[in-house]
Amino acid sequence: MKSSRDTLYADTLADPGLFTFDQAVVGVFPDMIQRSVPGYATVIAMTGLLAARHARPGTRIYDLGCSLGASLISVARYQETTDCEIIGIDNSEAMLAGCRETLDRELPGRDIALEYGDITGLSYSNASVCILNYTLQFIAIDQRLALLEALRRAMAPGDVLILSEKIELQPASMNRLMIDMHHDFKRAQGYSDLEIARKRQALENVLLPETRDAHIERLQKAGFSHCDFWFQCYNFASLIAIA
Ligand code: GEK
Repeated sequence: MKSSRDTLYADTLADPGLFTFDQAVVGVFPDMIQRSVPGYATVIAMTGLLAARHARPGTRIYDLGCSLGASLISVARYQETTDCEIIGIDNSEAMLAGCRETLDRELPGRDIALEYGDITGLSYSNASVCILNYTLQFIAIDQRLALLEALRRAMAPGDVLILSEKIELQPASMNRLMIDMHHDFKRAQGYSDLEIARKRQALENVLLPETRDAHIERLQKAGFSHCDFWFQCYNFASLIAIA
């Protein structure tokens, strides 16, 4: 699959509409996420390391909202994960087709299962590592607890959930500053003010960030024994939660 530069929001005339993970997004996705999410490469690399530390032989490693498989590839490179079943799930058929192509190219011969489905409606079992990198933010807020509970039930004490999200900072003045810094980052990555504004409009009510406290409280409510932030760059943060 050819990966192109993201110019999806450069068009000044068309209505940006609601953001969806369609074929157009898939074609530019690696470029889009690298230039839009500060710290993305670090988080993906560390996801593999964290998974390798917690992977138990004979269990499953789930990557929910796997997109083109960046986290799957990071995880699968480690010897410690070879005796695990690695499963990527996404509800965009275009993403999954692109993911299969990427995996065949990057990790030929490595058996990684891909499942099409809505992560809120699936059942999970025998998991030692669950990964939600920038995916929970797209799930309706009132469905997030049930999903985390289902993942927690699939895990044993000591297993790990890796959760990365765009977050809302507190107080509002700090949130404003972080959003402005994020936009500076995007400008430095070559996005125009217009592209930034139009993307923001398209993501309104689609990507729903929550506060650090809301994430911690929900993880505890879902039954995780302890959790903490291990990375933050501006308003993008990553947590680990231990079952
Ligand atoms: C990465 N983790 O490269 N069920 C299944 N998949 C979903 C759902 C759902 N209900 N909602 C959204 N998705 C990846 C990046 S992208 C983040 C994750 C971003 C999928 C959606 O199709 C997309 O592939 C992914 O979640 C979110 O680290 O684009 O900001």
